[in-house]
Amino acid sequence: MAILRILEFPDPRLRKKAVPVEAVDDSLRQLIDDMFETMYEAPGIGLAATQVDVHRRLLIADVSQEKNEPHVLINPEILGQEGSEVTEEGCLSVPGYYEEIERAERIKVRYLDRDGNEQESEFEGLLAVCVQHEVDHLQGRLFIDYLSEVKRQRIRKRLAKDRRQHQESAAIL
Ligand code: GNR
Ligand code: NI
Repeated sequence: MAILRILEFPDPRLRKKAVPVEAVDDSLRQLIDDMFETMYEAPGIGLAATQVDVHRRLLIADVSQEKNEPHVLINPEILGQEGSEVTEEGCLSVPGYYEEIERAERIKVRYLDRDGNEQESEFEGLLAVCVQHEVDHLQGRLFIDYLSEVKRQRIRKRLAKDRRQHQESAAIL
């Protein structure tokens, strides 16, 4: 098991479009285990392979309080969506920033599970929001893309400043 490094906005690698997973094998399951360790440690409720610089269609999620309801979706395809809801979203690739985003309330998704079996499931509530957020990552899209260019620019500058200050304080030590 290993904690993986999470890419942060505006890293251009977050804009890459993931390609389908070809084989659900032990090396993929190793990556999935590492992604769960990384997500739980962060902590976060979802993680897309894109965020750990693996450009394959794979995402994980666990929105439970006890962190005991892991979901693995390989080659996910959203078949349908219904309703709408607004949720305050955050992203491990845009640390410290939260905004209200409108998404579908319920979705139907076809995907492969960690054994490579095809599944079709309906998700609702926070899990549905999370899966939509992760599917966006696989397409190179971030939740801040739904905001205005002015806001995105502001976030970019603030993150750059945070990183500079972080580097300065690290240099003193
Ligand atoms: O941890 C996360 N919380 C979250 C909250 C509301 C909507 C989506 C998310 S996903 C996010 C983790 C992450 O960045 N996944 O890509
Ligand atoms: Ni995210």
